[in-house]
Amino acid sequence: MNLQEIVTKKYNKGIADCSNEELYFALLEMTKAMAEKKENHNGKKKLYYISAEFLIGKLLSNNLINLGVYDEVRDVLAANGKDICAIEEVEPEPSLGNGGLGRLAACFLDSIATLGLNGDGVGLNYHYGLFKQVFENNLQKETKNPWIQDESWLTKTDKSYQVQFGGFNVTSKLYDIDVTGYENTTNKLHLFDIETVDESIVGDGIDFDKEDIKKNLTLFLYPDDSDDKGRLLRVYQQYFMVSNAAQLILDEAVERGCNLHDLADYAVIQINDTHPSMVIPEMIRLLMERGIGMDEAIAIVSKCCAYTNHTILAEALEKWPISFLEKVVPQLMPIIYELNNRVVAKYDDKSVYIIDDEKRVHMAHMDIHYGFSVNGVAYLHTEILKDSELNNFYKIYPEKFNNKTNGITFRRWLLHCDKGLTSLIEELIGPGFKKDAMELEKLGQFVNDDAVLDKLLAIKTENKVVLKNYLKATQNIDLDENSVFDIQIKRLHEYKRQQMNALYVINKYFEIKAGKKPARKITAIFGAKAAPAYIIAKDIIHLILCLQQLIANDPEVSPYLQVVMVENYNVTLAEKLIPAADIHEQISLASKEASGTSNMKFMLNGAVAIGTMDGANVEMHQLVGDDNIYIFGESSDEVIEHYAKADYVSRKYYDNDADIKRAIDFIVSDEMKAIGNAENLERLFNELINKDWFMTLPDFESYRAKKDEMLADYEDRKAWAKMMLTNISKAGFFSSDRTIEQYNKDIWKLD
Ligand code: OAK
Repeated sequence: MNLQEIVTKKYNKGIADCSNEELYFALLEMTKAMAEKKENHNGKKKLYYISAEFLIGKLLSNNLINLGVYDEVRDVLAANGKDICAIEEVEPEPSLGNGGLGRLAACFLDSIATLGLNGDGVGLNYHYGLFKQVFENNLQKETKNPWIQDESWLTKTDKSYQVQFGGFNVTSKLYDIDVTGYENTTNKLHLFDIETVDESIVGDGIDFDKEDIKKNLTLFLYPDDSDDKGRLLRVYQQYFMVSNAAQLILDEAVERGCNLHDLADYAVIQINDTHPSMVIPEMIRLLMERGIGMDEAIAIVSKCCAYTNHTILAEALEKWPISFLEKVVPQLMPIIYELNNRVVAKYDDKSVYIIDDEKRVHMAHMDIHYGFSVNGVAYLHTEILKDSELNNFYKIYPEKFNNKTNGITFRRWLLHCDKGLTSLIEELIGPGFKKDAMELEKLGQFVNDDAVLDKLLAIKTENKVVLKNYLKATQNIDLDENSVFDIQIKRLHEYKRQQMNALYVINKYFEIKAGKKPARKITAIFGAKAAPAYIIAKDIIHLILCLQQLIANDPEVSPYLQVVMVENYNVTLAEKLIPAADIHEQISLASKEASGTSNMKFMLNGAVAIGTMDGANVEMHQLVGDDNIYIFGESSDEVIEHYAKADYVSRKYYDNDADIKRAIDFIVSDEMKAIGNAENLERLFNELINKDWFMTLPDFESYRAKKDEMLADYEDRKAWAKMMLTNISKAGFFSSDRTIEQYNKDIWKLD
């Protein structure tokens, strides 16, 4: 059925007479029907990508693009006086992830389907996605973020399993979301839920009774885990996810002819960081229940499971107290003890044990011993895992370690979000880049073509105007499209160093006050959510919001400098911000950002990076060369050495560098305290001068100098446009289609 037919059936009227909301639901129905026709169950072996997060974002336009009907639908709507963009606005965003890891999982599903591979995602059907961020008195407040409507992308299936917890059991229900590849087949994202979840237990903000598991199990993505009740709930969620996944995997394998002994020929499981790690003991348990002996069950599961590490931050590596696991999943404990005993029997080095002296279970250790592959997500990250963080494991299993540099789907991050740029590229090199991202290299031939460079600059300005209008309409923010848009969007974390960018802003504020005006107005745009219990991250948001207000109200400074912190940064906003960026900030402390993926999205959309030699910036630098990226700061080796020697003292930088002192003192100045809260500002001030664990101050001066150099270079518009074009032409490597081809070739080996 085409759109008109669906609209007639649903509403008994014409497209022109429908509201945007009605048209959204009609398109949802049409898309789901089209996707279903493309389902493909080919292939003996199947991949299960298990992840606690799939940050899929809005699906309508992406699905229309992948189904090859976007232009047609847009034109039919336009002929009836309807704007497809306005209809896209109606869709609530499913924010089923925190950030990088979740968004990566969503890009991967798109590429798996686009490459026609037999692979599904498995996760949880959170009723509320990542909290909605609201700003009140320059502070972050969290509120619930519902996304499920009566009609949604979810399709209820008849699949249901029993999941046993210590003391009670629950019955699951499976919901599916179609994942249609670009001009290819449809796979599934399987999201498990229970029907007893009770949305009415949510009180103020995002508070709820954390102990009533039957009512809250899938209520929220990552409940606040700053207390034990929240952490326990997380264990319940994780086990619920993997027990369902394991039962589904075994059922489907048997359906395809597997006799369980040969499971590895039928199923491969990618464990997305450690949240799904309990799938290993759970699979072993289920195989034993079905009559397979322990030795063989362990051997089978070890041939099926592969683990991806997404962080080296110690606090993000999950270690669950045995007491938690005894309470939630007592049936897994004998298996986990046995897995650990086998390690203890073989190795003297305690650092590779699964259970430590403090009676905690190291989830990653279990993955590494009992999986067949361990991968990092960018070249440098994998090297650091091998050389330091997981070196003791690398010495035991060098053959398991491999790198898979992250990627992004170009369907969402170019074809959908930057239609002007997509048309220009197609005009220049034909449509081949849509299927083979490496064809973007062909753009290199236009690097001295003035007409092309002018068009590129014009598209950027148009995108800046689109952002300006959008932020005016949705957040009452005024932007100047003739200013430089310098954007940092990512989770708020000290290692990502939004605070360093804020110190730059303060320094610029003083320079302007002293009469040193920039050649052109600078608009420093931030977008970031802080974890609800991460105090200093929230203080940094407070600092940025106070600066935004202070500078906007200063007539001496505001013509040259603007700070904007967008509220509730999410995938939808990223799709508007990225095409509008001139400069993107990738300024994490070297060695700390596993990869980063916004860096790839910005590059593809013709923004130029200022960054450290960290994560995938290293490969980006290698691709574009010194002349097309602005690199500064200490190297990862230097940083690792500082940590090893414990020789960094932030106070020394504060005492010895007048610019640094002036900027940091300003945080607790009377002007700032008149706008903000003394408590938040003083806490941040003290943190910076007494601790600064992520070493903002040693890099500050090189950052400041590099950004000033960049802003000066921006004034040579032609030279800048060349950098933009070079970045776009080299972005093909960062297609997630390339990443997925590598996962398949080296790890999954699907037919
Ligand atoms: C989240 C929870 C636990 C561990 C890691 C994460 C996470 O989001 N990590 C991020 O993964 C991205 C995808 O691989 C990387 O690009 C980011 O650098 C990394 O921080």
